[in-house]
Amino acid sequence: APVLVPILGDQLTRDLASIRGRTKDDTVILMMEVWDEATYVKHHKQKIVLIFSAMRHFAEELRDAGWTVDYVKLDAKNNAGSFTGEVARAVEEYGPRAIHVVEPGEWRLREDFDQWADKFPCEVQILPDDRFISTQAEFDTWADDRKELRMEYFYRDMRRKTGLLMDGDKPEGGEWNYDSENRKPPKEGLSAPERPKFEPDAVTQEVIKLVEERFSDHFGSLEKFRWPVTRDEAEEAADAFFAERIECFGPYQDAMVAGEDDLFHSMLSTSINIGLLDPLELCQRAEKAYRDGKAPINSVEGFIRQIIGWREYVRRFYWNQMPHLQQANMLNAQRGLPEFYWTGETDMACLADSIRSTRENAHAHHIQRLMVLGNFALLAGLNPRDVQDWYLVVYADAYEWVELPNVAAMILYADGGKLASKPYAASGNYINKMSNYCSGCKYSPAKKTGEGACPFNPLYWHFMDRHRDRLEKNGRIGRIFSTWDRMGEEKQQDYLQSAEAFLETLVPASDGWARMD
Ligand code: FAD
Ligand code: DLZ
Ligand code: SF4
Repeated sequence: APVLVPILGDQLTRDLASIRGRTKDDTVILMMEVWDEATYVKHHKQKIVLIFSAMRHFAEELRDAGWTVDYVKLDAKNNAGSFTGEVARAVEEYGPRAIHVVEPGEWRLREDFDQWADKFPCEVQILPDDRFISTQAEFDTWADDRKELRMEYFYRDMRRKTGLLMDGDKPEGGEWNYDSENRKPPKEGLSAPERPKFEPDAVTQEVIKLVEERFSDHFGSLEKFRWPVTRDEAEEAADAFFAERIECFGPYQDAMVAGEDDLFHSMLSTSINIGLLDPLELCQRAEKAYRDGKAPINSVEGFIRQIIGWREYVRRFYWNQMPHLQQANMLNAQRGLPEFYWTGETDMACLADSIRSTRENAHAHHIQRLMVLGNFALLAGLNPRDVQDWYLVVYADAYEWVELPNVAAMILYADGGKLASKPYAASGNYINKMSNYCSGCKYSPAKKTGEGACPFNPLYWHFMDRHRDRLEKNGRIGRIFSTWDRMGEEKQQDYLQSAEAFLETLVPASDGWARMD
């Protein structure tokens, strides 16, 4: 009897732990397009196309290499609709002696997979996903003795562990972190070389048709679908990043320009997260660009930190903090998500452009996710469950393990500061400095209250005032309350009333956008 190896849509890696070292005549690989995965939230259409198309290409590659692959298409007769259902069918069909599967990235699935050993009459091995650089045990031990978890210290350990940008036991160039050089506002006319775009081939076109038909009520447009769907395409995308954009990656990391959807970002998250690119290899290529004199240290260190720092850190934080992270709401935020998050119909130019890019590309860059969309959600007191659903739906790179820590802990401070040392709250001034949005906006960032004032301004103080008890004690933010106190009663009331008046104009989203009715 063979070993059954289920491979999930974000496990499209040739040397995945479950197939590494296996022999081909002794293995049946099972890949499944299932309704439950495609709809547990109503993913952006591009995300479903990306995953189904990449899965189909990957299955072909495996077959070409001589593996036996049972590939179940969404429309296959008797498709059971779930991983567990399809594995049950395959167990019936092949009578395997064992099931070897790499752990899933999401908690809800781990709970299902943990039942398999009782459910199926064969051995079940759930293997660690070793495409990550850290291990869970490493993180859990590190986290155990700390009250607050700070990425920076974890990151330094990852630098030591990988040897990336190390000069003996010291950080290359003398500093661990060069972020202070990475906050350049965009200069007039800033634009980046266009990244490679991949025209949909026959396989992708077939999937596009399927998604248009079966998921027509999901958010997002398919018109601009140009994501890499194979390892070769992803490599080409990475080559272009290292040749043309990494040099400016650092300085303009936080810059935003209306209509410039990629700027100098790598745009590689969709490929990394489904396994087409290896995160460590990308970091090694970045380091090489620095050693070869092709990119400055602040760009290269910044890129490496996003991957072996943030990406690893949120992966481990998720598994360390689940399941309660999903329920966390330390600031007791209760407002429903406004409808404009789905329609993009708002006069706030920064939000409108970020949502447009989200709809057209299933992507927005980090600072749009953090300081525009996230900042608004924080200041307006949007409830974490709605915001989590939104982020999980709309981005092609979204999986709960990476989305949830970024949303609940990083932008909403819902975990009460375990991950971030302070809430990422900012007024219109910050967005004005880092973007060209405000010049095309109905509102003015210079106007603080009343008609025409940038809504971020009063919302900022409304947020601070309503969470004063908690935030005043925070060393990194407490000081701003002396500014607030010096304003005097009248000015304070102006701010609070302007914010209240704005919040009243928000129309809550109708049901059915994020989850099936
Ligand atoms: P680059 O700017 O080129 O960065 C390089 C790589 O670093 C990325 O590809 C990514 O793998 C990694 N990275 C950077 N920042 C983070 C981070 N904060 N957490 C984890 N990895 C990071 N990223 C996702 O992959 N999936 C998500 O669902 C997701 N949700 C987010 C939600 C919020 C509220 C915020 C603030 C950030 C979120 N991110 C998420 C992180 C980040 O915004 C994206 O990884 C990035 O925009 C992807 O574009 P890029 O590949 O061009 O990134
Ligand atoms: C996101 C997704 C979607 C939309 N569909 C499938 C699918 O039909 N089959 C599959 O194997 N994987 C899919 N995925 C990715 C899974 O949701 C992902 O593997 C888990 O969330 C674990 O991270
Ligand atoms: Fe955004 Fe305010 Fe600037 Fe308008 S004025 S673009 S709302 S920051």
